[in-house]
Amino acid sequence: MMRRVHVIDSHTGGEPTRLVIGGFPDLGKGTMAQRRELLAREHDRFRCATLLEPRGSDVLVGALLCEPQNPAHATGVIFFNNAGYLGMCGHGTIGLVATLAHMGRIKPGRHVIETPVGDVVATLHDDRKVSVRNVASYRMAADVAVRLPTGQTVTGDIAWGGNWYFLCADHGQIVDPTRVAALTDYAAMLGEALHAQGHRGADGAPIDHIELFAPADAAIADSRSFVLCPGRQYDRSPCGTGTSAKLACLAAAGKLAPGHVWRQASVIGSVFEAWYDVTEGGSGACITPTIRGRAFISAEASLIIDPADPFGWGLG
Ligand code: PYC
Repeated sequence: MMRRVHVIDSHTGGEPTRLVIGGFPDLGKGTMAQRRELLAREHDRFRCATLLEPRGSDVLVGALLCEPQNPAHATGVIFFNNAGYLGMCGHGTIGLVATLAHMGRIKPGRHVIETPVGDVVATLHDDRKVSVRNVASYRMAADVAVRLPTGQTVTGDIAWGGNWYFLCADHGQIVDPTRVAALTDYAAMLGEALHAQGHRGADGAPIDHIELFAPADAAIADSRSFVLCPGRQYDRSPCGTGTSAKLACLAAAGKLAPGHVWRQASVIGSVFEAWYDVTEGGSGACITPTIRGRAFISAEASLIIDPADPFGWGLG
């Protein structure tokens, strides 16, 4: 049977989001975490067909539009990429909200979105920017030393911002778009060393995102970062969940007050504004970050999966 998957593409600060609006299997009415588990276990070929070559590319981040459990909520969503599934995705949520507005499904205002790691609250503003009040975020460990195979030892923090991050500033790398190949190799080596030396997030979760921070031009941002995601792709946007992890570390170190705006630039120079408030009832160290950015719609398409096509379900 010929299958069709309907998608709308957007990009947020240069990082693409391919929103699937139809054509994936029915995942039932469970939580987004349960539906993500079912998608990964029984229908992973739909992720591969949608994101991988020959019709996608490794840089694409996918988002599956899901009926929410709570009918008062705007939608549910499951994020995935070339290597697997994500918890939350900040740039992807901004892209999702811009796409729902493009489809005429939402108007400016506040919209609750269910994700596998909890509900987030997105606000679509009149100027088409989107603010996302993310899941509670926290620094789990500070000044963790990691020995690299080159002999260098770096230190960094481990933090949760909707995905797990290692945040490092003493790497000695120049964070510049001309160096993305070298930065990718370096961050991948750091991620492997971190894992080999037994560092994990809560409940043994892999720390699968690496952030390398560097100073930025103060007229543009407070900091510039290179973010390597699982699947060896770097985030062209400043990374919403990575910026949330950064705010958690700044808050824990007493370097950023609640409500104060932090401007995080990506390696290609796109910028998110972000701030936090202290989470009610959280463990003192928990914050709730909000990130603000803008997405642009770039395509509407139907993907065709022909059963006779040997690469119809994706390469790799
Ligand atoms: O914006 O949170 C984000 C994100 C995660 C992976 C790629 N982008």
